[in-house]
Amino acid sequence: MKFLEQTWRWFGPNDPVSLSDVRQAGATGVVSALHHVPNGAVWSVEEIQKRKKEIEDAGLVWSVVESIPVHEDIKKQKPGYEQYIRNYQASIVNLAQCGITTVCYNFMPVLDWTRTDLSYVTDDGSKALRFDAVAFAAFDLFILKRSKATQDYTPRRVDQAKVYFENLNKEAADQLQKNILAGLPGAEEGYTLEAFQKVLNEYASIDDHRLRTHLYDFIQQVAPVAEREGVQLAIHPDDPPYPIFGLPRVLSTEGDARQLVDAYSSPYNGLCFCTGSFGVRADNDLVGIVNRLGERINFIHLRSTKRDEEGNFFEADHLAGDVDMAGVMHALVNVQQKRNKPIPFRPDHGHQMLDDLKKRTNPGYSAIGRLRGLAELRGLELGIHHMMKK
Ligand code: CS2
Ligand code: MN
Repeated sequence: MKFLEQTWRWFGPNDPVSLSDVRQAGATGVVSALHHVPNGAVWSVEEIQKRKKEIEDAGLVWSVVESIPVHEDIKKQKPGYEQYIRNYQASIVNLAQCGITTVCYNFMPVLDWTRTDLSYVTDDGSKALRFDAVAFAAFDLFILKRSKATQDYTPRRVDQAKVYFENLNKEAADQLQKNILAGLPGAEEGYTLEAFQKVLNEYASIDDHRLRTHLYDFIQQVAPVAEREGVQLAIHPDDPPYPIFGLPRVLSTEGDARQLVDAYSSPYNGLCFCTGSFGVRADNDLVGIVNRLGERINFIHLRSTKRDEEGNFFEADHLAGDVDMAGVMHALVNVQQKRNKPIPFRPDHGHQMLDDLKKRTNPGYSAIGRLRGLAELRGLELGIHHMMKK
């Protein structure tokens, strides 16, 4: 029987969770990135080796790069963007030279993942990340005051947002802005209101079709290099998986994922299957995606969300919420049996809980909540293997 590889995201030496914590959590692989290298610059062999050694000295391996950020100019194909593609290719070559062969990326314009509340208190007192649709609309309509925002919301939502905004004190409004724009862990950019409006304007002429074309152009240039070097690419889906701020979205559904993998047919052009991101849409059939696109899954993020009819969602416990985690794991176990190399998965986010409630933590990336998630997920995988032997 073949098992998945258990990994853990580590943000580098400044991460409050140490590598020895990671080891005690039972992960064997580390997911990390060189966050100090400016977006768009080449990752040098020297810098890669330094991080790699640090991880190996702790008795772990650097399994996955998450992420090499895709420069905004590539997404917009702004003149001169070709250099950023060459740099991306060079980073892949350098990683391959150091033996690191899985690279995650995303193609979300401007913002990486987006939440409105980073400390939503759940029923058991632990804290989770949450997306509140009304708070988000209030920010868009009345704080950012985006010119075409009204057309993206129903009249009812505009009214709700107005009431929400009117009841917001200065402190809460600032916090909301910070949550949305200051950048969550892993996001490489944070913005002021003015800077944000400016970058949004740069997308005015980029619709869904154009952004798609830019993504497929990017992959058609980068995937052949990855293939030659033996590096497996894994695109992370959009989070949340629908358009926000009037920006196009190109990796939110199974259809989007299918188009991407077809843009360059090679196992090196693959997916990061994130159940937390895809799972926010009720029309995404997660087990079906694994069954149909499994051979192109190169990296896995496992977490669950709980949504409601109003379009809000929060990050639930890994085995709770809307995601059929047992069904997903069963499908993934089947995919793994057909592969030679263990597919890396990580518990993607966790609640801030127990002792971590008193600590400074990266939102979504505290130790104990992810420790719980990883423990539950490995138990689930083991249980499925056990039943399959019978
Ligand atoms: C997020 C992102 O859901 C997630 O995994 O934490 O930071 C994600 O890792 C990046 O968007 C992937 O490029
Ligand atoms: Mn994810």
